[in-house]
Amino acid sequence: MLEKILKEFDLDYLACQDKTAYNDLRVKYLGKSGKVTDALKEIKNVPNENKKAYGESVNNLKVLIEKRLGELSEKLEAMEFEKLMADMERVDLTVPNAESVGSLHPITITQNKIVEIFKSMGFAVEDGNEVETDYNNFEAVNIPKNHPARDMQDTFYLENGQVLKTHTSASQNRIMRKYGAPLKAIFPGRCFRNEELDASHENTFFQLEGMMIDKDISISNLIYFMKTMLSQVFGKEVNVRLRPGFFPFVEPGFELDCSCPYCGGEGCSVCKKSGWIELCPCGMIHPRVLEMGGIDPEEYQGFAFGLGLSRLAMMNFEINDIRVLNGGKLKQLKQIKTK
Ligand code: FA5
Repeated sequence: MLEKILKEFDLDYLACQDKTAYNDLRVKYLGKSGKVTDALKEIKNVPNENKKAYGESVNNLKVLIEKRLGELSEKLEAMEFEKLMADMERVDLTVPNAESVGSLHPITITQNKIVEIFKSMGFAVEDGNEVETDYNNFEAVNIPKNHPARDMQDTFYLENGQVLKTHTSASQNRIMRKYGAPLKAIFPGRCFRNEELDASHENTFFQLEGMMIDKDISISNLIYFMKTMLSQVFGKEVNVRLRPGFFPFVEPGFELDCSCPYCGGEGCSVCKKSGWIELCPCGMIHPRVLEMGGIDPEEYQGFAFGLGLSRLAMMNFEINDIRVLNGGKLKQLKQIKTK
């Protein structure tokens, strides 16, 4: 009988694969009405002369089954742990990091920085179209058809008469119509010109334009504002100077130079030893442009400026050829230290 119990136990042992089956197995053999317990109780029916031997055999069986159950329990625990580990998402810190981490493009970094500065000064941030009407790109900024000023920007025309925006000033009219006066807005954007390419001229580049319109705005406001804004952009006090510049949508118009933030005006490679960098055309918005934007020039005045964002990014990141920015050559872009 004891042999039969052991044989049955062996089969159950082999079939047991998890904790639940294990608990059932334990109860089946060692529980209150388990097979080994029953065999022990059976001793009362065994003739006296055999009782001792029978008792020893059942005890041996019990010890053996307890030992085997102990082993089985350890085995099942190890199996469960292995399964848990296999299901778990693990990071092997010893594997070399093959994935390269990207970064924002130098133009995006520069743009974000300037946008934050303007936002803190209460400016709205607007997005412009890349495909524009001839009206917005030229006529609404005082450059009528056949005006020689159109030659200043060699333009990509589409078959339907629209143009790839040649400057961010193309958004001026739409923004004036959207906000009316007074208004403070900046509008960064991608511009396109049919340029002869060189280290500082691209056919696709970025500008960041701004407008401020209110009552009693004068050139002094323009100068003060540009100086404050550029000092913040470069993170140090800079001086500005104005030279006359012609843009049909501003009167008077200026080319604004900024004292070189890199050498403090001493002369370096960025400012080509002049101590000044030509940074940003600007001027007082032409009354006709205000009028076309639905704003009364008798009541309101304003100034506008157009930062060359790609060129500013070049300065920021010490890039000496603008073509690197749009070239899409990762090998070159990776060499730019994005701070
Ligand atoms: C304009 O585009 C005027 N709309 C700017 C303006 C706005 C004047 C508001 C007055 C009031 P300009 O063509 O000079 O101006 O271009 C402005 C800036 O864009 C330049 O100073 C230069 O930094 C940048 N830029 C112009 N052409 C290119 C080009 N091909 N590649 C890279 N940057 C360019």
